[in-house]
Amino acid sequence: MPQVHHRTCHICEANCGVLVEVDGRRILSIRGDPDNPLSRGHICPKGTALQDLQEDPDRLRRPLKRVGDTWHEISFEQAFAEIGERTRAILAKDPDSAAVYIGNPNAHSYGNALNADFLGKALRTRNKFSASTVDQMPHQVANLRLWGHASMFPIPDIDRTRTLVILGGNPMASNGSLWTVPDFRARVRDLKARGGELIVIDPRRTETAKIADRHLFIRPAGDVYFLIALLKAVRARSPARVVQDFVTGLDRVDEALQRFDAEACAASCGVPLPEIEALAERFLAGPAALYGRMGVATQAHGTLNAWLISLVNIASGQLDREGGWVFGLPAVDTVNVLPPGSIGKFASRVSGHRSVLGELPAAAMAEEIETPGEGRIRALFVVAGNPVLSTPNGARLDKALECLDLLVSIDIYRNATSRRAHYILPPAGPLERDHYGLFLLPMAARTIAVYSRPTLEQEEGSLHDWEILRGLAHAISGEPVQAPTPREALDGLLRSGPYGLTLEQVEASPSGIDLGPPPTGQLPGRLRTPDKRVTCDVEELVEALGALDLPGQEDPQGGLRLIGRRHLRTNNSWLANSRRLIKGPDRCTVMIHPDDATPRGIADGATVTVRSVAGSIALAAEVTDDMMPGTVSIPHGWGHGLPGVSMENALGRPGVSVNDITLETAMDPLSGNAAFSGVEVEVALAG
Ligand SMILES: Nc1nc2c(c(=O)[nH]1)N[C@H]1C(S)=C(S)[C@@H](COP(=O)(O)OP(=O)(O)OC[C@H]3O[C@@H](n4cnc5c(=O)[nH]c(N)nc54)[C@H](O)[C@@H]3O)O[C@H]1N2
Ligand SMILES: Nc1nc2c(c(=O)[nH]1)N[C@H]1C(S)=C(S)[C@@H](COP(=O)(O)OP(=O)(O)OC[C@H]3O[C@@H](n4cnc5c(=O)[nH]c(N)nc54)[C@H](O)[C@@H]3O)O[C@H]1N2
Ligand code: SF4
Ligand SMILES: [Mo]
Repeated sequence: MPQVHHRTCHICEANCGVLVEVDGRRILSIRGDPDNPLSRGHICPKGTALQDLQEDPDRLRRPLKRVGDTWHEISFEQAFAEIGERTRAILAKDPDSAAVYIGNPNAHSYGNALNADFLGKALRTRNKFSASTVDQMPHQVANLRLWGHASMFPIPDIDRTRTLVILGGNPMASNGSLWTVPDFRARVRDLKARGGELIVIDPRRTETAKIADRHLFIRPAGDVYFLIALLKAVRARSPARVVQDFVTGLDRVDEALQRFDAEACAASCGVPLPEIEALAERFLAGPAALYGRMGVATQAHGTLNAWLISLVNIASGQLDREGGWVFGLPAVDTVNVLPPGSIGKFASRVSGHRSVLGELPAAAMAEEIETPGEGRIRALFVVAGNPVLSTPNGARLDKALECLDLLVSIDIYRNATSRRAHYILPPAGPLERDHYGLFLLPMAARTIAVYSRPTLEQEEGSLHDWEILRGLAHAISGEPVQAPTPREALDGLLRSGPYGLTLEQVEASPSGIDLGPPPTGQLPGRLRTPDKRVTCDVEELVEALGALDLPGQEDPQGGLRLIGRRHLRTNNSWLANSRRLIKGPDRCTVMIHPDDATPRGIADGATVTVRSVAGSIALAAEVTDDMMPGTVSIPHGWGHGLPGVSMENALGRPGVSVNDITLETAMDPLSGNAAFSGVEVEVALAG
């Protein structure tokens, strides 16, 4: 008998409600759930591809052990026992030689999120790395400094705003990030129907730019100057210099901005000053929200950018205001679950990078493995990550992984990274586990509480990620993990949350309980700063402004500037084996403007080499005036054609890894985040 199960799609941050029709273990259909109050029926091609992920014959079902170049299926018992023993032997020689890398899917599984720490604790290691430092760490540093908690993420109140400005984000492809905003297109349609405007500022005329009222090109990594000019324009036009009585320090920021000439800032970033001034006026009229994402975070000035974005929202009176820059009030308030975060508690061994939220920069992983001495990483545990493809100069990391004494990957595939592992431990299938959007629902455009039970019965002998994490922790430390199951923990978190819900109550509404738009008037009460104030003149950021090159004095760059991109039918590297998603034209191309292509003799479709100081890759050119002249774009998450990868569909369309030419040395020093945007490259016809 076919049955319809409600579920939340866990693939991206949008958390769409889906209806999965099954007959026993057979999946008959997957479609959007019209009754989900947040996603309202929306689904994207990746949602349907959940079936491919679940049914993929290449998805690993049993632990694998590598001996030389051969792989053997073994039991979990054997795997845990051997890994425990090998790890203890390595730690006996050097107690600081273990490390963990936590990848992106951990943010999409509350079981992983609540249990990854057990592994870190068992290893007693400070060598913690994660995808956060190739992604959103600058936003978290700014959150910590301004609101007192690294996980207190403000979002644009899209459903009630009049002006939405997106700087370096492409929600039409990504479906939103640090902002759970399913069906972005419909939300923009509603915004326009209310007389509002969407403005996109991006070095590429993106899919989002194409549905916007206005698109402005910006020079890659020039955002800091755009933001300075915008903040100056807002401040110059604000009649009331005081915005909210709990906000302090803007006057000191004004002083720090004085050395910057607005006209020069505009010229440097490429956004005309009259456009910036018009934006300032729209912000002061409100309601308005300025949102920035990957494009502004993965820069050398990522933290400055994240801070300035909030300052523009604050100074124009949009903080905690209906239609402005707001905080969700989720059913489980992660601000109460996670520590606020600290910075600089320790430093990395080789380059002395400071720790941020207890982590070291992923970009420093290779040198920590390669460099001899006490504390050199000899055993690495990769939890749902593919850093060979996702971190800067992945090719160097790939070589470094080869010389580890022990590499363990908890992963569903034998891919670019896990092929280097001595053990791969695969979790149960994606539809065989429950789901709660613990870290993502707090950032939702509309607050909901929704829980999914496992859709399919768990395959016999399989373990969930969280059980594997606990199994490893037990095997390494000898101590069994004593803690509630994720489901029990969730029930407790819901009960102690702002609405005092029980898991039973949430389960009784399979499409989700609608808790309304983000409530305003939460500040200053909800702030986690000790004095319940927002102190805008954060010392080290004011200092960084003081040390910033004046516009026009930055290093002159020859060559072209590289930026990234995402496509609706990919998710970093991990859907590369989906039969449904890999269909269609080649997506791993370098986009280049005709003005840059023509003088180089590059025609559309020609194979070109793209070279940086780190290396070079060859791929097809896509000549398009959607690019800002002087800028080229290459997506990440490709490059599957490496020996030992066992993903048949992906090997049919392997692409190349852009992270073979990004730089592990390019970093935002305040957050340790990789600076992918603006890498200088040369493009030439291949052959
Ligand atoms: N140049 C460039 N590089 C980038 C980016 C960019 O824009 N440009 N983006 C960065 C960003 S934002 C991120 S988040 C990182 C991502 O960096 P990573 O997290 O290192 O990489 P992913 O490609 O997301 O790989 C996820 C891995 O988890 C596995 N996996 C999938 N689901 C599960 C599961 O349920 N359990 C387990 N155990 N494993 C699972 C997949 O097979 C895959 O190996 O990449 C970053 N790298
Ligand atoms: N379909 C799909 N969805 C995804 C993912 C995916 O891989 N595929 N990945 C998920 C993950 S892990 C994340 S973190 C989110 C990311 O979500 P987004 O941040 O929305 O994703 P991107 O498409 O990387 O958007 C970054 C934008 O910044 C622009 N950009 C690059 N450099 C600069 C710059 O210097 N300045 C400015 N102003 N803009 C710049 C790029 O052209 C691009 O349009 O997406 C998530 N959703
Ligand atoms: S937008 Fe994201 S959450 Fe929604 S169906 Fe697509 S992948 Fe799943
Ligand atoms: Mo990400």
